This record gives sequence, structure tokens and C-alpha cells, in this order.
Amino acid sequence: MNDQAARGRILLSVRGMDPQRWRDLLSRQRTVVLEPDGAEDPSIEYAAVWNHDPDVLTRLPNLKLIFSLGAGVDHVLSDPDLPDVPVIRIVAENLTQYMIEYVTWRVLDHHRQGFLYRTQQRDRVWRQPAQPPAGDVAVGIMGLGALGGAVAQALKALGFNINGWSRRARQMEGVNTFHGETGLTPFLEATDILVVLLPLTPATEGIVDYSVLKRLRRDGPLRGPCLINAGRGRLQRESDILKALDDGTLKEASLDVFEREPLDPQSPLWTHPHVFVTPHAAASSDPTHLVPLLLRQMEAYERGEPLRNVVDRDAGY
Ligand code: NDP
Ligand code: OXD
Repeated sequence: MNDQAARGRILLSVRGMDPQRWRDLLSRQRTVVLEPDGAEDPSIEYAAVWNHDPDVLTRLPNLKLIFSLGAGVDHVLSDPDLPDVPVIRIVAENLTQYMIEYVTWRVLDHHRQGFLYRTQQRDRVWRQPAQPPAGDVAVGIMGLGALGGAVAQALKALGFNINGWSRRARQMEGVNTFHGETGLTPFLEATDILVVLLPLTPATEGIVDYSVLKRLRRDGPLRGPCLINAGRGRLQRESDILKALDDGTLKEASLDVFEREPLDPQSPLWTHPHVFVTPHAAASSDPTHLVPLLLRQMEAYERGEPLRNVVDRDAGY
């Protein structure tokens, strides 16, 4: 038996993204079985999944680890028959860098009045509106984890004031931190641009609703609060966002994620003049960068080393 054949095999179960590149790269070191093959196969020890079919994992008698092919794990934990083995999520420099770029781009567009300038250009209007400095603007980040924490530091370096909200108390250099239920209102009231980088869990589902948008700072330098959601679509109530935009509670929104994806062609979000839509593209999982991390984790596990980035199933992320 050659070295590759002796190693634990990987089941790749992927919906809504092309598995080919993942398969090619993983296959350089281990045998990969593409679902629907693999049921009852005792040589499969690992599963690498994105929106897998719920029936699949329970049928693997020797499954040892489950890898999410993304940072979020709501798609894994929603499996009612999820086997009781560690679930590993992605934390990677490359993914974090993409998210820093996306959020910085959207924050700067709201801050530097991109929506207004695009309208002015369309109408051939030559007018310079007042521009507040970044130091007068507060960006509030919901979720201060691997992504939210890195985004906070990048925006801090640009001169924005940064507020951060998390589940547990956190200290972070240069960030005004808030946590839990009691920290939410003071966090929102001190925020001009709200950035959502939370995981989707039972505690966070639907959290970005009208009552949250209503509590954002109304008399800030941008003349109205802005929303950026790059976490998960089901964190937000889209009807509440539209209501808040239309009654002036919210000035503008950049949305990368939606309650239902792909976004319905009939959704008014597509054409709303104060909404910027991207198709869940803020920080896509790139197999070239991520497969080596997965393979290294498998090797470390086989050497008996501690696992990294293990999901806390009770917390849901
Ligand atoms: P982490 O698990 O590292 O961080 C999650 C953060 O959210 C933590 O600060 C955590 O608090 C906080 N949090 C969780 N639950 C609550 C709660 N109930 N109340 C307040 N704060 C809470 O996740 P990442 O930063 O790696 O990723 C965040 C999310 O981004 C992913 O789950 C995924 O859904 C999304 N994502 C989106 C992408 C895209 O392309 N649009 C790409 C990649 C990820 P605490 O610090 O106390 O634990
Ligand atoms: C992720 C995502 O969770 O792409 O990584 O949304």
C-alpha cells in the first residue's frame, strides 16, 4: 500500500460551489471521495463540507473530524444528525485579508459619500459636499472575532473611531469594547457605521432588525447611520432594513449576504438607490490557500497534536 492509500480518506460534500479545485488539491495528498459516493466507507476519516446533505455524515462509520470549507459553520451545525466529532472552521490570513478589503471598501464608500457622488456624476453635477474627517466617525463592529478583530485594527489605522460588540467581555487595543445584552444599546448609540461580522446562531438570528437600526447614532457627522452586513443574511430582517431606509432611520446599506441566497430577482434591495449589493463575495474561500491548512490539521491530528479552530457547539460558532 502506498503512503497516500494508507492515510485517512476525505469525503468532499459540497453544494452551491464547484468542488473540482478542492478535490484536485486535496487529492495531491489523500484519497478524496466525492459525495454521493462514500456511504458506509470505513476508510473515510475526514469530511470537508459546504452545505452538505444532512444524511451524509451519519453514514460514515469512522468519521473523526469535520471541516467547514468556510469561516461560518451554521451550514454544518444545522445538520440535525451531526456526528459527535470535532467540527473545525476556517481561520486563514487570506480570508481575513479579503474581509478587511471588503469592509474597508464599503466603510470608505459610505464615509466618502460614494452614493452621492455616483448620483452627481449621473446628473453631471459639480458640487463639493462637506466631508467630515475619519476621526469624527465611529464604526461599530458586531462580532470581534477573527474577522471583526482584524477589520477593527485596519479601520483604526485609517483613523476611524472603533466600537466593538461581542458575546463575552473583550479588551482590544484602540477599540471601545461592549458586550452582551447590556452592552448593545450603548454600543449602537455610539455608532455611525454598523458593520455586522457575527456568526449565525440561535442567539443572533434576526438581530439586525428595526429596533437595532433605530438605536444607531442619528446626529453623527454622516447625517444618518449606515449598515454593512458581511456576516450572514439571516442575521438581518430585510423588510426592517427597507423600512428604515425609506423612513430615514438608516441612510445607506451595503449588503453582501441575504436572508435567501441567491437574492430574489424581485427583491427591492436590487434597485434601492441607497443599497449596494454584492453576491456573498466579501471573503470567498479560496482552495489554493485553504487546502494546505486543512491537510496540515489532519497531519497534526494524526500526530496527536491539539486541534485548532474547533467550533464550540454549545455557543454555535
Ligand atoms: P469568530 O467565531 O472568530 O467571531 C465571532 C464573533 O461574534 C466573536 O467576537 C463572538 O463573541 C461574537 N458573537 C457570537 N455570538 C454573539 C452574540 N450572541 N452576541 C454578541 N456577539 C456574539 O468568527 P469570524 O470572525 O471568523 O467570522 C464571523 C462570521 O463571518 C462567520 O461566522 C461567517 O458567518 C461570516 N463570514 C462571511 C463571509 C462572507 O464572504 N460574507 C466570509 C467569511 C465569514 P466572543 O468574542 O465573545 O466569542
Ligand atoms: C464563510 C463564507 O463562512 O464564505 O467562509 O461565508
